[in-house]
Amino acid sequence: MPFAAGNSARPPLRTPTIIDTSINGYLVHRMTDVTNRGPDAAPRLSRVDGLTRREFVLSGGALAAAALVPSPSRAAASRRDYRLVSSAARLSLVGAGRPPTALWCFNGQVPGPEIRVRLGQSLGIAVDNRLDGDTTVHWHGLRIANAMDGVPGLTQPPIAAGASFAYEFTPPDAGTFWYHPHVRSSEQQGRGLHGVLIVDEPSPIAVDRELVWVLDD
Ligand SMILES: [Cu+2]
Repeated sequence: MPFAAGNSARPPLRTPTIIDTSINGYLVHRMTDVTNRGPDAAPRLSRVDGLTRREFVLSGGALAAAALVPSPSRAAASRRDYRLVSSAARLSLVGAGRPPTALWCFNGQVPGPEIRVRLGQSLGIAVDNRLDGDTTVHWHGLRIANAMDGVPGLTQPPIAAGASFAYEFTPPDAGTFWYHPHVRSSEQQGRGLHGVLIVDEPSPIAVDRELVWVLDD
C-alpha cells in the first residue's frame, strides 16, 4: 500500500496480527493485514456486521477451496445461531475431469462453514448427525462449560447417527479457534470434519483484507 513519506500526521505502522492454534497436525492461521489508511489508500473492502470477505484454503494434496459463508441471522444481535449437518459427501477437490473425493463434511463443504461471533454474543449451534455412526463437536480452545465441550462419554453422550444435539455457549475470549468431532477424531477430522470459529474483538482493528487459512497435512 503506497503512502507518502514524511507525513507525520499518520499513525505509526501497525504490525499484522497473527493468531495460531494447532493440534494433531491441524493449523488454523488467521492473519490480518493492517495498513495505515490514508487518502491514497485503496477503497476498503466491505465489512458488514462482523463479516468480511474470507477465503478458506485447505492444503495437503494441494487442495484449495474458497468459500463465502452465509451470513447468520442478524435479527438478534446478542446471539447467533448456526446449524451444522455432518454427512458424507463427494466433492470435486482436484479439478474438473477428475473423480470426486469421498469426504465427511459439515454442511457439504470442507472446511466446514466459518462460525463467527463477537465477544459477548452467545452462540447456538445445532448439530445434526447424518453420518453412519456417533459423533460430537468439540470447540477447540474455547473456555466454555464442560457440558458443551463435546467429549463423548465424559461431557455428553455421543450424538448417535440420525440424532441432534444443541450446543449453546458464550465464548469468553476473542480469538481464532476451530471445531471438530471428538469421536474417532483422527478419522472424522481427517475425512473433512473441521472448521473455523472466530470470536471477534469488541472493537476489531481496521484491516483491508482478512484471510483465514485452514491447513490440513
Ligand atoms: Cu481440538
